[in-house]
Amino acid sequence: MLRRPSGAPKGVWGWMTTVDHKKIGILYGVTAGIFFLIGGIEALVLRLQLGAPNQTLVSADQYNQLFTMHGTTMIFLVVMPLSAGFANYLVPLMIGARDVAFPRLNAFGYWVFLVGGLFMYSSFFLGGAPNGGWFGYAPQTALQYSPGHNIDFWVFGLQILGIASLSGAVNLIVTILNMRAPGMSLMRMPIFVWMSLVAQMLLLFAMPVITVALFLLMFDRLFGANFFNINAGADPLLWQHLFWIFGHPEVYILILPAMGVVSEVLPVFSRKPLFGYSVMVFSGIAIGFMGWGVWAHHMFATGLGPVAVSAFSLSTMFIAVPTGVKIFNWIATMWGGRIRISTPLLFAAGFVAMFTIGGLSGVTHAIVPSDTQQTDTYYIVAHFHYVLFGGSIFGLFAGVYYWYPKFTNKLLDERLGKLHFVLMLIGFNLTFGPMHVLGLQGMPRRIYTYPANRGWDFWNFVSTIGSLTIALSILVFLINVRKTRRTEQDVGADPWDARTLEWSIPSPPPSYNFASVPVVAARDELWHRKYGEDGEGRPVRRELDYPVVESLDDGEGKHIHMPSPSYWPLVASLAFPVICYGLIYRVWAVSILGAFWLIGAIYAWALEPQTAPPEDDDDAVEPPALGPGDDGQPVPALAQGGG
Ligand code: HEM
Ligand SMILES: [Cu+2]
Repeated sequence: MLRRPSGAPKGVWGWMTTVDHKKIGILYGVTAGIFFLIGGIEALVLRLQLGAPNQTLVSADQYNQLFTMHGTTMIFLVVMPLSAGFANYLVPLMIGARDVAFPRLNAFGYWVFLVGGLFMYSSFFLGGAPNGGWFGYAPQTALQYSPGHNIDFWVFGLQILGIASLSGAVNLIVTILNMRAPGMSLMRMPIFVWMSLVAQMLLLFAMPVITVALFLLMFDRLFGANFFNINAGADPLLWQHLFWIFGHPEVYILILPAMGVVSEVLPVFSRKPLFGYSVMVFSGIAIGFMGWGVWAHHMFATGLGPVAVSAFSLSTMFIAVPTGVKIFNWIATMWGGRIRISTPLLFAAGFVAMFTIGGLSGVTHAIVPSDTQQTDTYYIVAHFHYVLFGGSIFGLFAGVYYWYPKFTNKLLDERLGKLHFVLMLIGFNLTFGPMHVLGLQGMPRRIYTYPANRGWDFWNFVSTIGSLTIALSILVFLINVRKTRRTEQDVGADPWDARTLEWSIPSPPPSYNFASVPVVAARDELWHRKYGEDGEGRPVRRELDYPVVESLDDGEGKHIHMPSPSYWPLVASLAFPVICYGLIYRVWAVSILGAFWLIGAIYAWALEPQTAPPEDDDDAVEPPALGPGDDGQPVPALAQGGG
């Protein structure tokens, strides 16, 4: 029974059963991209509604659903999975591994994410989407104040997505710590790998906190428990503490991978090593730790008392220090470099500039008296969009343009890329810059319309024009992708003259990544293979009589054994919505069916033979003739069908 799909299935079935980290990375990226378009359309509707006073495009309740789904989508279905996509694709390549530690768990993480997103969006067709904000403050989200199933979809959707995030985190952490190529010490790891490691650690510890909060809310809503029932003596601040102990680290989960991307892009296009590599690593770790000590800055207006408020104000200002250090190091990386103005560099520099503005307005929230003024105004909306959009999205676009040739062997068009950047930068600042002014003029957030006599009309109009400009820039990007798909390019393995290992193998990489596992002797390994130094320390290209870049034939005929595909991750993931629909509609039998489904699928997964039967697996006819272990180095636990 339970035969594993054999060989390399093609087409849709191939994608559904894949356990290749690169394909899974692409699945994450494309899915997150589609959710980005959906979340963007929601944002446009919000802005069209607010573009002029007394608009009636959407009702108050529809507005609540739209901003809740917009925020939830952008955070959980766009930025997090996009970062996961980059990490999945790149981390094994950057550390010289053939796959991740748990290939099937990796596939499971993706499918659970997809299923969770679809589940959450099914609410639109089942009586209304979540409408309690992406932060879901209880007791407003308790049954008493939010009857109907809207919030249930949010609670269960986030639980499902949390399972996806946790599987991804465990997998990436183990991969990074255990599967580095010989010679790649921690302090030789590419900075993107480091920042992904810190972000995944944060995820591992933050996710359980919100899971607890969501469970409590679920018990209140489904079974009449009283965790958030004020009338039964609950503390109205309980939810906020639980949520923000998760929520603040979450901000760094969103931003650290983008910081890692930018720290890879800037050196390549400045033709200098990253300035202060170890300082960058330690400031990232410092952010990871300090991020846990500042959550109550989201609660300054709730009456915590002067001592708590002073303490959190101080800790929040301190966290600006490692962040500031990073900003200086990025600038110092570019300083005096031979800068090539390319699209990835533009997005990376845009990240540094916009993120700095977001950081500065963040400092103003750390000052309690000014925060008391700004809380729940558009000033806050301006701030977090500068950080999340100006930060994460700009940073991740830098990554898209930079690694696109690695993914596809094609270069995105530079002219369209620059047009995309310019339109997005202008549109972004037009949209969110004026929100600072609106906020200081007292326009509250989460209002679906406003009267004409408040002096808010002009800047709201500008902001809406700005959001349309952003939409236009995204259109340019889509045109670029489409245009590039049609070209017959072959840009080769290393088009940017880059520094890290992923550029030392063909584009797109073969399924086994490295024909022979690289031995690492330095940070920026590939660069040192290509360049030596002259007497004054300037880089000089080495004359090599062998290619630095592996050719595709190197792996041929060597029977590198990769894990076989599997459909159990997908089958298992489909159990979650069954369980959740059953709970939401209180048809317990359905939930129980879903639970058995899940248990059955996990058993089948565990009992699945390690590989397909040899007679129909072309790749597995011989034991690996070349690969890890040949040179007496420790054998990483790869290619054994684990996970
Ligand atoms: C096209 C670009 C975007 C526009 C025009 C836009 C606009 C808006 C608007 C009008 C709101 C509602 C504010 C309110 O009523 O309180 C909002 C909320 C929000 N946005 Fe965006 N946004 C954009 C992109 C993003 C991105 C890229 C992210 C994150 C990566 C993001 C994260 C959020 C969050 C977390 C909220 C709060 C939702 C809530 O309060 O529940 N937005 N956005
Ligand atoms: Cu915070």
